[in-house]
Amino acid sequence: MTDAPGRLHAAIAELATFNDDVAAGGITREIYTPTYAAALRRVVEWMGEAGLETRLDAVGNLFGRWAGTDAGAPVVLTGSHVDTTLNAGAYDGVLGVLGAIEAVHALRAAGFVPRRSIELVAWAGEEPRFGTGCVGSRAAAGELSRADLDRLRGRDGVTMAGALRSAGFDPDRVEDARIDPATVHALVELHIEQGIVLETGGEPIGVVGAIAAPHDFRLTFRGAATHAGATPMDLRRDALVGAAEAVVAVERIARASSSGTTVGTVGVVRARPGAINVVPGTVELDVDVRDSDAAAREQVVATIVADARAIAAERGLELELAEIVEDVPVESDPAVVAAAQEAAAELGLTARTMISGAYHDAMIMGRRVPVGMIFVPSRGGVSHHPDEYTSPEELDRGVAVLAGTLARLSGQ
Ligand code: HGY
Ligand code: MN
Ligand code: MN
Repeated sequence: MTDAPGRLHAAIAELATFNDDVAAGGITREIYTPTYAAALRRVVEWMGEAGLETRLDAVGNLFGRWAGTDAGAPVVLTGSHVDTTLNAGAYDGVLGVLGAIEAVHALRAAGFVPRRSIELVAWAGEEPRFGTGCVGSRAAAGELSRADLDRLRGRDGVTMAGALRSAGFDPDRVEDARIDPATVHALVELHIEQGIVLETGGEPIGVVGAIAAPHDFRLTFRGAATHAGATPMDLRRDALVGAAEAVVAVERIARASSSGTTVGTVGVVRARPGAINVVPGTVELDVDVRDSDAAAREQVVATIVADARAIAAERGLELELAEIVEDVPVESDPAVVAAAQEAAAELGLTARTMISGAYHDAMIMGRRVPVGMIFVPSRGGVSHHPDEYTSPEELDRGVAVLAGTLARLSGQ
């Protein structure tokens, strides 16, 4: 359903070649790296081919504007991200940017002229290179301070401020990225589902009613790094065994959540000194707990922390808790949901209203402006993985629904 069959699919495939870790499989294209900058230059070209006026803000959010007939009216924002997590797939975020460009092509080809300007955006740093995701949209929402840029740090020890500088940006200008919410009428984000609900139900389109939010924190267990051979079992303070009990507790407690929709993950384990012949003295666990039900999520977090403290006490370990991020779940705006549902219906497509288990930039901006999201199926529910896949037909259906949604929102 695009006027240039294959243009979107070819662009997705081309963007996938901007990759810093081909050997390990999947795509690694982290924010503020030279590979990311090269990919963004290509997106600038594609935006230009769609007649969009492009600009980069103070933290690297890329905007492409289609000026409407009412230049002073609050705009319609649409977009997502083109940075990736580690060894990821080709569609997460990318569809929301390249699909929006394709939607503009389709609307122009149909002779549509927007009343409200339509602004496409490739948000910087949706993936948590610095431990916290959505750094570009947080800056746009006015939620990222200059001090945060020195606090946020990647696994390589580089701060967000340092990464910004290396990419040619000035961290002291972070406040310039703030968007006045009064200038935004609505934001709609097209994204792959990253779960298996649509595929299981055989449904082509999802319209997101609410976006689950993370409460992430780091648990550091401290014991005694001693000789693995000369330390008797009853004289050890093995930080890794304690941490392992806590990892099992995260799963057990999340499964038992009152909402039934809480998820808990320990995705990062750092054991030091990390030698085979030394009892681990210090272990860090980065814990990610999410739900669209904030109360249930917080109950799970509190129980995890209490259990971790009990494990540490039982094993003679010290425990340190450090907050990483605590976001608020967001409800989609009824008018944006209605526009997307009408656009799908006009195309004869059923659209399932659903929760997004993944977070998105729309979650951050949704605290400031009316938002909504459109999902297309992920094969096998696989995402954040090289096997992430959505078929060309499913991609095109998502673009067509986005185009109809943009037409409605920009004409309101
Ligand atoms: O982790 C997330 O939910 C997002 O895909 N970065
Ligand atoms: Mn992602
Ligand atoms: Mn994403």
